[in-house]
Amino acid sequence: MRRSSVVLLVVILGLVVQVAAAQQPAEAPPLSDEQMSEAFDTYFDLCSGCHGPTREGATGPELTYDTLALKGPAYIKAVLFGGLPGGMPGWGSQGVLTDEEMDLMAAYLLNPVPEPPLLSFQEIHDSWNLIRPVEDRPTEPQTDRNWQNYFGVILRDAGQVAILDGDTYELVSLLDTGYAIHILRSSRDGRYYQAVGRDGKASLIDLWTEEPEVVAEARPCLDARSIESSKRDGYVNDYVIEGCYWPPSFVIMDGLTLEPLKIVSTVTYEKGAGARVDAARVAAIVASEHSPEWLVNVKEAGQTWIVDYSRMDADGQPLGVTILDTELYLHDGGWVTGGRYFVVAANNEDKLVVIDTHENALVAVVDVSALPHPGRGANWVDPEFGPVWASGHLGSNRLSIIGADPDRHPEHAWRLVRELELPYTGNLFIKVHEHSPWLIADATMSIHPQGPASLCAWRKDDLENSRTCWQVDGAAEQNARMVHIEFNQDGSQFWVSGWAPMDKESFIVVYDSQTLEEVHRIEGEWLVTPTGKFNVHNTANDIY
Ligand code: DHE
Repeated sequence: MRRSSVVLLVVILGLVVQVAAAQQPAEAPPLSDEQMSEAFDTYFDLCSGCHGPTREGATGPELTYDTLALKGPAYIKAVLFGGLPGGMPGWGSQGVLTDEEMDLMAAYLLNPVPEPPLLSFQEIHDSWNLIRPVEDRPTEPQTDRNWQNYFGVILRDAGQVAILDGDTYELVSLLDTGYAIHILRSSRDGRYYQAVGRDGKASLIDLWTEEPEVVAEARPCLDARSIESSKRDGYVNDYVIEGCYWPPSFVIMDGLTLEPLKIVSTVTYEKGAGARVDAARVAAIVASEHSPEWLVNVKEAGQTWIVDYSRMDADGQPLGVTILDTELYLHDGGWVTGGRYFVVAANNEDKLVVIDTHENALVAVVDVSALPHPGRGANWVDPEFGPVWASGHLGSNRLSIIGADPDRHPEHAWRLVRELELPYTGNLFIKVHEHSPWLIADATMSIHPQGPASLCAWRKDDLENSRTCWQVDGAAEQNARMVHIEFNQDGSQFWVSGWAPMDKESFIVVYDSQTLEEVHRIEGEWLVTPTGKFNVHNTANDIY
């Protein structure tokens, strides 16, 4: 029987068990302290991102005794094994959780929610580790390599970042970073990468040493997804900000040493007028290049906080915060070319929120299909609608394209001007480059057997007639999900990760950006669970 049929069968069996067992709320199975602690850690690693640190629900549903008791442990285990359409991964079928671990998690979810720990500023400061002081760092690049075409590759389950030479594909260095490392961002000058792990650990990577190295670390959060630096001229590399999923806060650090300077709680009220939100997690953070500000998206509060860091060096470290009430469940987003407008997905509300950073104002909310997931989105000039910005969707098989030029195309601005269809749901990332004719999309979270191993492309000048999709050679055999597209510095190639489970072989495919032909494949024992890839030039300059 095909793997997908097995998964479906197990989910159906679970549902049958649920119906049979329904009406009788399950007992909460007793767990030892050790089991609770193990399950708590697993929950933090795999579940809290979507279901919330206190299991109150966010992108995924609430997971408390009240919502699960009637469903019972057999149902919970079946879902843990096979996943559900709409984004819930099959942790058992993917080999992430063993049978015993699924039993433990099913029992844990029926037990009361434990209080997650908090962090004091002193504890955060104590976590700071300055490995190479600024005065011991080079004043010019110590390498002959074209470091601006380096790719920083996330090796998720190794807790490492691989730095690859984008000209030669060679591995330049392999660096230990945070656990279940999530993303990289580049400083405005490209010299530094900031890395953030799911365990909240921030790492600063210097690319000017002969071999890139981690020069500073700190752990401002216990659970985190976002990090960014100060990018405005005059403030480049002054500060780094990390957004926490837990504790609900963001922390500002020195940009060259990661010394923690200031912590700000994000506990607040829903859209400034609703229920108190104790687990107000920080999702995407972007840095403006025209003003000394970060846009900090507070997910469960439905607020975008515009944080002005320009006076942080004055007495009292003044920090200006403009709070915009936007939409609930803000997740990821990116700049519209030009850097004036920022678009962020309110994913559980099926909306895109547009913010004008000249006026610091909410300018539009666009209704789109289920679970928009833009990454940082994609910008290009549409032959009919002018400049546009686009997002993919986790929960539908659409790509949403909105007009993004209110000055010269006001009739299309912030309106859904096109929807493109993918053969599958479960898209995570899309990407374009001005030197490539193509818009590329993955289908990483698709539950269709062929979805995760496939990629699709459309010609930007003929979107309605040019879709081409292909299965990536060897991906299905390795159970690899194709994920995250990144162009090289000149846009002549794009790289896509083949993200396989730990016991299989992962790889990165390099494509010619004109012909879509595979031109190279990066492989190696060190290439463990590659996910995001960040080209220095494109990341530093917000090219996407
Ligand atoms: Fe991510 C970006 C949160 C799962 C790979 N992810 C983001 C951002 C957020 C986020 C808030 C935007 C950061 C920014 O711009 O400052 N991601 C979450 C989750 O809460 C979620 C759904 C579940 C979780 O528990 O973490 C989640 N993310 C994943 C994955 O499973 C991915 C595919 C691989 C992994 O890390 O486990 C993944 N997320 C990424 C990547 C980006 C990202 C590669 C950056 C994309 C870019 O081009 O900027």
